[in-house]
Amino acid sequence: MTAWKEAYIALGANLGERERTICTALRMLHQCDDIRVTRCSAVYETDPVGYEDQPAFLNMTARVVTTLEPLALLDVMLGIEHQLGRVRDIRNGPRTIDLDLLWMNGHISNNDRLILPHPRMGERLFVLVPLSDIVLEQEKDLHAFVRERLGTLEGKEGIRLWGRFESANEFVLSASSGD
Ligand code: PH2
Ligand code: MG
Ligand code: MG
Repeated sequence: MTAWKEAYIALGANLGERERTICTALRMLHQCDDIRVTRCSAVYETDPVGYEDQPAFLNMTARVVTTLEPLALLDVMLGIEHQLGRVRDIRNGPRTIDLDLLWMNGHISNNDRLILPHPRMGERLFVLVPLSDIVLEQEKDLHAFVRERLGTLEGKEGIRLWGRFESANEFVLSASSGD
């Protein structure tokens, strides 16, 4: 029996057809044999953080289950970014798509390719707010972390509910394992 582990991924886009690119990235993740998308947050429009002179982002998060190890999952995510036209030039700058691995059940990692949990997830409303949509109380550690961090960050400036992908339900309903 293969073990399916849960992982949380943040998606962001601020160039081109943001909605369509995020949708395509979700579909590409789900179509990978070793990954199923099991929950999707709402989509938020967010002011750029870090490097501010760039267009607003669409951000969301997804829960997946996967048989992949963290670095193999990261490789799939980087491959999807590449296929969707991601070019890496300005740090924190504009991008067609950004996929960040936030947290993976039971994994702590600190090497030059991957740090888990994601070192900045607790400081970013554009990650925490969509995460709070999909992290259930039974996922105790992550749930407590998200609540605690959201409680300490002041206000909810710079983040607006934008909508929800109709197609997000497709993945969730057809997910064959996880929930
Ligand atoms: N990503 C960044 C830097 N700044 N700001 C917003 N609003 N959303 C992002 O996804 C984002 C950002 C680096 O990955
Ligand atoms: Mg990022
Ligand atoms: Mg990234």
